[in-house]
Amino acid sequence: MKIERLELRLVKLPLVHFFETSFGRIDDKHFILVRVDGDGATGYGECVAEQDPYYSAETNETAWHIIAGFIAPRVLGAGFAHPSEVFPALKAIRGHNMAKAAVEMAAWDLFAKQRGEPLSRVLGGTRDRIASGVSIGIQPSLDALAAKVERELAAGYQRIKIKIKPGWDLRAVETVRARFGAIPLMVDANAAYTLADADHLAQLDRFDLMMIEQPLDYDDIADHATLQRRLKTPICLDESIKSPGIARDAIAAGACRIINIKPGRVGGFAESIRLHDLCASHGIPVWHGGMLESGIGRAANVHLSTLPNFTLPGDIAGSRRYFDPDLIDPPIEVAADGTVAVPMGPGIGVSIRRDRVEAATLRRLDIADRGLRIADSIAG
Ligand code: OSB
Ligand code: MG
Repeated sequence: MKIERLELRLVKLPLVHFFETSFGRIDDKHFILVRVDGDGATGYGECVAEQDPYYSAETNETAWHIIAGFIAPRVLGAGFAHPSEVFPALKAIRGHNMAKAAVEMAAWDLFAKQRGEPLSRVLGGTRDRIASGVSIGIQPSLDALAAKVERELAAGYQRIKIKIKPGWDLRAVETVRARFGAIPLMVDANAAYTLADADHLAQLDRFDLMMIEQPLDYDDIADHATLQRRLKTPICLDESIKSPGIARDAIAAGACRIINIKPGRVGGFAESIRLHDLCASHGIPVWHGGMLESGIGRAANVHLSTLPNFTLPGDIAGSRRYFDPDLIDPPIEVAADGTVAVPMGPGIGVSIRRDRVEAATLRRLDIADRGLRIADSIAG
């Protein structure tokens, strides 16, 4: 597989509803779309970096800089026998997993398209439908929260996750339990608490939650291990798990009983598969996280979720909760039983509306073979 051309676009799509977490609110999604071309085929990858360095240290600006200046020169013209060779080829670049993942995932799509196979099969997936959950942001009121939960349950979603932060936690969970009973329910704090809140967080134990996601600091392991010993509720780590090696340490320390896999956070599909397999060998269930992706990144997530240890519903909801219209047509749909069909066409298997991509593009960069020289000319 040879990558002859790499295109970057910075895209802006309005969100159907604002999304609020413990670190802030967004009304529009800005992201980088990577396109790679080789041997007459085209692959796409969506970068999950955001405008602000709040979920992770990376932003769209850092990802653009790293892809154009450092990743493109290492992948353009290189002959890869398999897309699992892309991440190791980027070893000299430290960090920047979201930038790496966007290119690596485009390479997997390209490879699967060249083979004429669905991405799920190339990744080693075993199912043709995946279980879908929703992530509900912080709401202006408890009534608004209840209304959202009601709507998502009616749409069929198999589990509800609500975002929490200090001041929006126990009463929010209590409201949902009081109104909707024993539904599959979990919370995500996006690192909003400290160990000093342990007694407060222990009060969540009475609500029989599936898990509490990333209660403590974004790169912490040790405090999570201390907290897990105090909690009945399983801790799931998101932000802290930036590599399979960190996951190994977190599992050994007892810092979590569940892990959220986001390929962007660990550097792509190859690292996600390693993380998935490591968790399976330790009896740690995994589920697929979401980063408010457009249909392009969302489809990629659906394919990865077909691996066998993705035993819990993921944050992979239908397109229309986020974007209307989406960049793909038809959009990702969730069936009444809360499952999403895995696209069966080659690669990510969705059809991209290039007119919509074009209309949403704020900035574009084309890097043809011999990327190093072209990147140099951009820099200088
Ligand atoms: O922590 O899982 C998270 C969105 C942006 C950044 C971080 C997170 C999220 C979500 C939304 O929870 C998941 C989705 O619906 O895509
Ligand atoms: Mg999370």
